[in-house]
Formats: sequence, C-alpha cells, structure tokens
Amino acid sequence: MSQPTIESILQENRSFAPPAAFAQEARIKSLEDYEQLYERAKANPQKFWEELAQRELYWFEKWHTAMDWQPPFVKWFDGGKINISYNCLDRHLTTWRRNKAALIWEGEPGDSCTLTYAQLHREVCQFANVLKQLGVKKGDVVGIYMPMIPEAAIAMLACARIGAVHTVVFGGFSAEALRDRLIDGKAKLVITADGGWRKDKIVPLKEQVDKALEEGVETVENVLVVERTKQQIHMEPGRDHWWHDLRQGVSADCPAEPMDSEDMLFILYTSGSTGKPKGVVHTTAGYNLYTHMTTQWIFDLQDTDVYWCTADVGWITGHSYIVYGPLSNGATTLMYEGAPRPSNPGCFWDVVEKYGVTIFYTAPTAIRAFIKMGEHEPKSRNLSSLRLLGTVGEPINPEAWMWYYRVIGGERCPIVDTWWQTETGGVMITPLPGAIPTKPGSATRPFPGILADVVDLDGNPVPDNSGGYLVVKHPWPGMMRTVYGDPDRFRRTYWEHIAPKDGQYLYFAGDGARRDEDGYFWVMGRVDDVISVSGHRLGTMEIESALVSHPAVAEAAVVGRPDDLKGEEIVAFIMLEGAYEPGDELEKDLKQHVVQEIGALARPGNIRFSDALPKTRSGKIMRRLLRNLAAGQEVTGDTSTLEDRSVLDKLREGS
Ligand code: 6R9
Repeated sequence: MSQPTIESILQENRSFAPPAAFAQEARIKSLEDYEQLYERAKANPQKFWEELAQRELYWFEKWHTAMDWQPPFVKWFDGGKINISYNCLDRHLTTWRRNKAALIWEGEPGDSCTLTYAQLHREVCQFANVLKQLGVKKGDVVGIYMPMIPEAAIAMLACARIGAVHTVVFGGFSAEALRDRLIDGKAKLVITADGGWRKDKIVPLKEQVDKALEEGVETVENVLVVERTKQQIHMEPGRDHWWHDLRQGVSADCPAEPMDSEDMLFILYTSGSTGKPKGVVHTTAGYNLYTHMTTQWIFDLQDTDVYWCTADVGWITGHSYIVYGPLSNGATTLMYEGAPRPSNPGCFWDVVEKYGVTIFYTAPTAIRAFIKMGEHEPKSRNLSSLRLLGTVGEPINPEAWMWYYRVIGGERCPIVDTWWQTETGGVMITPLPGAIPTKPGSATRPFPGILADVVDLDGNPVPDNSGGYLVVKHPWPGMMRTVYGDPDRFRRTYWEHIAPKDGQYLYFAGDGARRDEDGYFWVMGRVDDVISVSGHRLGTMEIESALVSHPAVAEAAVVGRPDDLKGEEIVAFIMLEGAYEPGDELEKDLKQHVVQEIGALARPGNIRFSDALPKTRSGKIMRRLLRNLAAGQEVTGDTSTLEDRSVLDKLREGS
C-alpha cells in the first residue's frame, strides 16, 4: 500500500446524553465509571480479563497462564478447562433461571415456541447424544446449514458440548459456496433442514445440500435433517437421517466435555475482497468471556429483558449475540425466522409488540429499508417496551440514526452503534448505553480492555480528526486465532499491512476511521471502499450519507471509477423512495445536494438509478461489484456471498 491520507468530510455535531432514568438503573452508570473501568483495564489488560474470567464464568479447572502472546498468535487462559455450552446452560439450572425463558422463537408463518433453560438444556443434551451416535467426536468439524429455527442454536450448543467444531454456513448460500466451505473445513457431518421460510417461500436447504454433496465431499459421512417445511425431499439411504427418527429413545443426559481453553470452538467463513473465503477460527474460553462481557455491558442486560438480535445465526452477530453471549448471561434471547416482506412489512414491529421486546439490535441496511417502508408501520404498533436499540454491520448514516432514534426509540432509547468484525469475535468500539453520550454516526469509544487507535501505515497515530487506519494494539480474549489451515494468510491479512510499532504488533481491521477531539471513533468504512478524487481520499460512506439525507433517496452506494484527470471519479448508485421517479432533473439536484453537504470535491460524476443494490447476505453493499459495473468491466472475483444474483443483471442492463 502507498501512504495515502484519508480525508473525513462528515460533519456531525449532535450529541445525546444517556437518559437519566436509563443511566440510574444501568450496570455502568456514568462516563466517570466507564473511564475508570477503561483506565483500569488499560493499565493491566491481563489482570482485568482474569478477574472477569474468574467472576463471570464456570471453570472445570483454572488456567495457569492468563495470556501467552507470540505475535500474531495468542493464547488466553492456557491450562484452563471450560465448556461454553455448560456456561450457557447447566450453570443456570441450579438457579431461579431454570424455568426462565432462554429462547423465544417466532417462525415466519406465525408458529412459535419458547424453551426455558431446563428445556433448552434437555434438547441440547439429546442432540449431542445423537451426534455422538453418528460418530462425531471431539475435534471433528460439523457443518450447519439451517434456517432460523431453534434447532440451529441447539445444534451449535450440542457441538460445543461434545467438543465438536461447528462451521455454520448461512442458509442463503448457494450449494457451491456450501461445498467449498465443507471441503475447506473437512466437515464430517452436515446438519440441515428440509427447508426454511423466507419471504413466504420455501428455501430448499436439503436440496442444496444434495447438490453440494453430489460429486462427493470425501469427509462428509452423514447428513442430519430437521423437519421444518415438510415438502417432499430426497433422503439418501445410509447417508441422510431425520432428526426426529434418531432422537427417539435417546438419553437427555450428556455431561459437557471439559475443553482446553484454546480448543477450537468454531470456524466461520468470511469473504476476503478477492479469492477464497477465509475460515476465521475462534477458540473456547476467550470467546466465551468476551461475548459474555460485551453482551452484559453493551446491552445492559437485566433479568427482565427480552432481547432480540435480528441477525441470522449464519453470521458472526448471530453466533455472538443471539446464541453465546445472551445465553451465557442467562438472558432471554429471541430468534425470528422471518424478514419484512410485501405480505407483512411490519412483521418486526409485530414481534416487538407480541413479546414486549426491550432490547432490539439490527443493521443499518434494515433501518434504511424501514425508512423506505414509511413510519406508519412502526407507528401503528406499540413499541413502548423498547428501552435500548443497537446497530451493527456498517457505518450508520446520521440521518438513519436519527430516524431510528425518533421513530423506533421514541426519543427515549439510547442507541449503541457497535463496531466489530467476524475476526474480533465481539464488539470492540461502542457506547455503553448508561455511560457514554452518543453522536449519530459514531461508534463512540472502545470497550474496556480494547486499546484501539487510528494510525498511518507506519503505525504512527494520526492527529485528532485526521483519517487513518483503525488498529488494535493489545490482544483481547475474543480475537480470532488464525485462518483455518492457513496461518500465513492470517499473518499477511491482519498483521503485515501496518508496520509493528516499537516492537508492538498492530491488528489491522481493514477499516478507515478518524478520532475526534472527544476520543470518539468515526468508522469510515473499509479502506478498500475509499475513493481518491484528485488526491483527496474520500470515505464512500460519507458521500452516501449526504445522498441519503436527500428526501428522494432511500439507499445509496458510492464507488470510484478510474478517471484520467482526477484519478478516480465518483459514481453513485441510487435506490429512490417510492414516490420519486428517476430523471435528469433529479440527477442534477442530487449532485448539487452533495456539493452543498460536503463540497465540490465530492460531486458525483455519474448517478445511476436502480431498484435494488447488490448486497451480501449480511446486508453489506458489495461495492467491489459496483466498481466493476461503474468501470464498464465484467464482474470478477467471488460472488458467492451475493444475496440476489439477479440484481447484477438488472444493473448491467440499466447501465
Ligand atoms: C459484526 C460484523 C465487519 C465489517 C467491519 C466494518 C463493518 C461493522 C460497523 C461497521 C461501521 C459499525 N462494520 N459494524 N462499520 N460501524 N458499527 O459486521 O462483522 O460481517 O465481519 O463485518 O463491517 O467495515 O470491518 P463482519
């Protein structure tokens, strides 16, 4: 990489203090409390995490070494014996939580169920015993390709219980993407369902598994199938088994396997900007502790909360903040199979009302979709149970933040904008809702124990308000341990872009950011999303925010295309609000609007209107593909993470 500067052009001066009533009852009640905690952790991170590990988790045996750091490889709590399924289930059974709702589930067609901690424990134990019967042993890799039904979480916990490594593949991935991941992970068993419900249609999961295994995946011996949608499916004799058949008469007694702290817990694939997806490896104890503490403090969990994270379990957010973090804390976690759809655009608000959801955690892309659907959907439901809102996945445009705050939160709920990654295991930069005043568009400050900085390529901190690269300076318990089967790629991707500084290794997240005079972080998006116009490097998100603040724009994605004069020219892909029509007038108006909001240097050279944008299944706009389109090139590289492939064809036709 050359040594570019990254310019930040977003100006946002609004600030919201934690509501007094919220702060009073919160776990962490004031900025002083946060700062004290932060300083204590910074002075001795190992000691800080050790104390929490001792206080918050159950250990079969205590560790001998808190942290062993051989850059870039780290071990946490070496010598300890622990099981995350035990921490999520068994230890609650001897308390009043035994009969508390652990998992509330709502299916898309309107079916639902609630499992108490005791019931969930039973289900997990029985599932674990079936896995054992199918020959799954400690250390074996199990592929999970499931809809959002309780059995997805049960399967994960069952693997963890017996020491099998799960690799969850999002149910929207193609057969080919599934196949690649099963081969790379050397999976021995695949757990799936006949199908899942999505937008009133059946997603034929088992059929995809059949295709993935058609030419044989050498390591896969068995397929375990959960019945969900009940359409006719093929069952391969000897290979495929129904869960409801195998569970008959199986014991629900299955003690949790004492695992070494650093035993692998799961592999989760995340796409690199090019090439083969990376298998991000997380291990047991550190991940357990990190997701436990972040869930507790960031969502300010109280025993009366009904907590709902709308992510899919196939995504890291689902792993850490639907399953492991909430259950480890003994919380009630809600899981919803559906998505807003033409037949029920207000379904999310129905769920909030039906269960009295108190904490709601979603993604900016969903918020922008809600904005497009209009205020009448949320306004016609009773959302007064909500007390805290969260967002994750992308930088949130300040205008979307304000809408979320006003319309969903009734100007009463703090918003936690949580910055983190598959690789970090848990949230890294975020408000603590009772303590840290929020500013729309900023993830605010690092979680206690996280030493984040914004630096240049030589690892030197950049001045306040200058753009740079977001790095982490000290290992934390939840960090990824390696790329599965490719430690070199781990080193290259995360540890070599930025030079070690005074012998200190810096974890490079791949995001650009700036820090303001209050120590707040403003994440500007992936650095590969930065556009260089006449030598000014502009974060795409900031131009997008300007566009989205125009009443005609529902969603915007901005990319650069090569330009002889300026180096790069800005191309904006725009999805309009329902009532607006594309046209030359509007195009001119939008360009002028960006000039007004940011300045002439950010004026888009070209605006294209479209009725959808290419997104990954976790809702991130795939700017790499838009860059190809903007430059008039064929789309290259990996498109397996694209949610709806037809969007590309439409964009191509329209260009
Ligand atoms: C959890 C998750 C990671 C990338 C990350 C960044 C973007 C996530 C963000 C955010 C700004 C936030 N990102 N949260 N950017 N503000 N609050 O999304 O993991 O799918 O691995 O994506 O998402 O660019 O580097 P993952």
